[in-house]
Amino acid sequence: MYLSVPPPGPGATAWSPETVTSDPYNAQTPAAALVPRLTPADALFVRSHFDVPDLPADRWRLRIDGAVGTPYSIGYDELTALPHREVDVVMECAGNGRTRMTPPAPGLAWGERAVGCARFEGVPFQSLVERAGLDPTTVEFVFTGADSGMVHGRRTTFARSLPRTLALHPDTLLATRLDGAPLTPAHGAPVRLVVPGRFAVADVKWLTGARAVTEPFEGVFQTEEYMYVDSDGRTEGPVGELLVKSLITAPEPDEDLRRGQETEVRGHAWSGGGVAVRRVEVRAVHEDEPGEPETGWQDAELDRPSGPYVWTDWSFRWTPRTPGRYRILARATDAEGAVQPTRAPWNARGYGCNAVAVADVVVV
Ligand SMILES: Nc1nc2c(c(=O)[nH]1)N[C@H]1C(S)=C(S)[C@@H](COP(=O)(O)O)O[C@H]1N2
Ligand SMILES: [Mo]
Repeated sequence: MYLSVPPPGPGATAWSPETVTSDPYNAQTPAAALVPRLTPADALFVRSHFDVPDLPADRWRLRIDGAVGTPYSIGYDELTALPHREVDVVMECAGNGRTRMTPPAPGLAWGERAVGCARFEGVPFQSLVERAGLDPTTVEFVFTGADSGMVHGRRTTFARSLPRTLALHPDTLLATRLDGAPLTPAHGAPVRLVVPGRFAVADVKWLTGARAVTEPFEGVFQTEEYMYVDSDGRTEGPVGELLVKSLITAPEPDEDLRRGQETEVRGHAWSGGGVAVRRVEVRAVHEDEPGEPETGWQDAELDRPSGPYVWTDWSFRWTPRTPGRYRILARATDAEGAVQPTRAPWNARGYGCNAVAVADVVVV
């Protein structure tokens, strides 16, 4: 099944992510790698603002300081000897689907595949804070990566903060493994933060610092980038939890289907903050019979998800009756009643595009 993906270039495999920019390297997950529930590490999309830093595990240290009782630093072997856990999480870049925004929004031209579902293994950040001793005045933790580059004319290190309660949530991990193997350099080796249920900008790669602060952090990637901004330039708030969304993985784009023959429409659906998916509806629209947008939605079958942050697999049996072009639509609803909108909610940076999923097919 994976061989249907064209090789992306010399030396690449069918699993290689599809390059969006090469300097720095940004790439999206190939379609075939989104078919299984878990995305293989070597196929998972990559989003890096700067060059990948050189950070061998044997020289890595994480410093925990700021408003804590006793600041200290920890090395890789010491970290990996601590009790760890495994969690399957949807990883989605906030800019995923940006190319579907009209009018277009500036930013990396992601299609719909700056997303994946990854199995991470790591140590709860909470357990490292316990050792330092939490100061009650702490409001946030600032997590710093080893990467830096020029932003608005100033050398800037990638850093993001989390509110104290979220940082200390037992599912917030210092991940050392992805997909059963040590993290690769592109995905943040040797240690990255993983905050399940949030857009992946929270998941600081190449983590070297964690500082407890008593005032909200105002770094560029916290207060300037990754903000929802409306058409009048007003800031509506930060990119945070994932939004309810779905993805169609079968039939494959532009696949030829036969009339009168049953086919299985399949995909995944997810939402943010550990909220479950309650419903996925599918609608197949023939080019000659567009119908009303609210007509013809039918319920897909949902698999029971294997955890709170993994995506939910869904399927729908469909027998097309008429030859011609169809657009298949999928729309997820979460347990809190949030529904995917028909059109992407426009914002100046093109974040959080969670419009209904579409797949165009031809029936012969
Ligand atoms: N240090 C560091 N961490 C980072 C980034 C970065 O540029 N530098 N990019 C963030 C963004 S915007 C995303 S979407 C995810 C991408 O993770 P991945 O490359 O492992 O898929 O990493 C996040 N963590
Ligand atoms: Mo991102």
